[in-house]
Amino acid sequence: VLEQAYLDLLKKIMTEGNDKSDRTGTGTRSLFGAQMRFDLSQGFPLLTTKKVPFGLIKSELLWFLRGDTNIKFLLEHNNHIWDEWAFKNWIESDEYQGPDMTDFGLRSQADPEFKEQYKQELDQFTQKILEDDDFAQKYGNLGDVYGAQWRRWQKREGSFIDQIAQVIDQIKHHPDSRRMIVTAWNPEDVPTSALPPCHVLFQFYVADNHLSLQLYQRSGDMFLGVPFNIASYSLLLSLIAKECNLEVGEFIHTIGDAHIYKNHFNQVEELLSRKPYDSPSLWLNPAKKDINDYEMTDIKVKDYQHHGVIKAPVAV
Ligand code: DHF
Ligand code: TMP
Repeated sequence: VLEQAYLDLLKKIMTEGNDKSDRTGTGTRSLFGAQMRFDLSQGFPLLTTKKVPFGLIKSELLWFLRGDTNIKFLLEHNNHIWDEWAFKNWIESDEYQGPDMTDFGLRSQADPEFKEQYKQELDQFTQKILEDDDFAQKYGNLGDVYGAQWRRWQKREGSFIDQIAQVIDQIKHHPDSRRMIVTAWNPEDVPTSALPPCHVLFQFYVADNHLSLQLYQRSGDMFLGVPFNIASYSLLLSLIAKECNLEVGEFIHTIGDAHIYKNHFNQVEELLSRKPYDSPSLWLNPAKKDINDYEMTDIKVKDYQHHGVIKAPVAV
């Protein structure tokens, strides 16, 4: 099965990993330098051992590809995976007058009463982003995250580089190039970004009419973020292969600090006790070609058989 590489890595981290403290105060078990390979000609690597919400993965990738860095677009698609990081900017601003929300991530896990208060505040915040354009401009923006670096990397002299357009052009015209790279890591922007990029850099490779992609991810939350990242980059690879008239090859996922948060251990155990199903397949609207033209309904997974949802708290 396609997701075996993922299940094996989870197991390996659980048994051989280092117990470490981390920035969020949660604590993790982690290994440094891991690699998973997914042969996309065998199917689409959306995990089947838990239900993964593919709609959220689609809208996040379309958001990146639009060059958008404002959570407003995500909220309009009912996608809340980036809320906490915009909320953090809001509560740390001078304009915020509500109850003290310092350390909301950890506190809401420890204190049910605070959790209610926090959920209300967060709800009001996202409502305001949707209804008030000026507010959204100011507080919906996450800084120069993925979308900005991929599509509008700013040059020293002021103009911009569209790394996605450039790399697609290279794949089409110089498929043997060893320089087909997109980077999101911009050292100048790291200090001001809500969350410095986790998926830092990716490279393309063409052989035998197949397109492969390798991602370097500096930090991987194995239970929550990584299943999204696997599906998202496999989708990106598939979209670009289609535009370039190539078959899909391998998605190779290389991770620096591959970790399982302490408060995900039970969930991981549950997941590992489940028997995977055959992977689903990806359907792309045959009428679409240009990577910039896709909408939500142009992308579907077919025959997605899966086990139930397993909830887990996200470390902020
Ligand atoms: N921080 C941390 N600590 N881990 C992350 O994975 C992470 N990911 C980010 C931003 N910051 C992060 C962006 N991606 C979820 C998945 C991906 C993601 C953020 C959050 C998540 O919570 N997934 C839930 C479902 C969420 C929902 O249905 O709204 C899941 O069970 O997969
Ligand atoms: P860090 O900046 O201290 O590494 O924290 C970022 C956390 O978010 C870390 O647990 C990795 C996780 N993460 C993913 O796994 N995938 C993602 O796409 C994103 C944005 C974050």
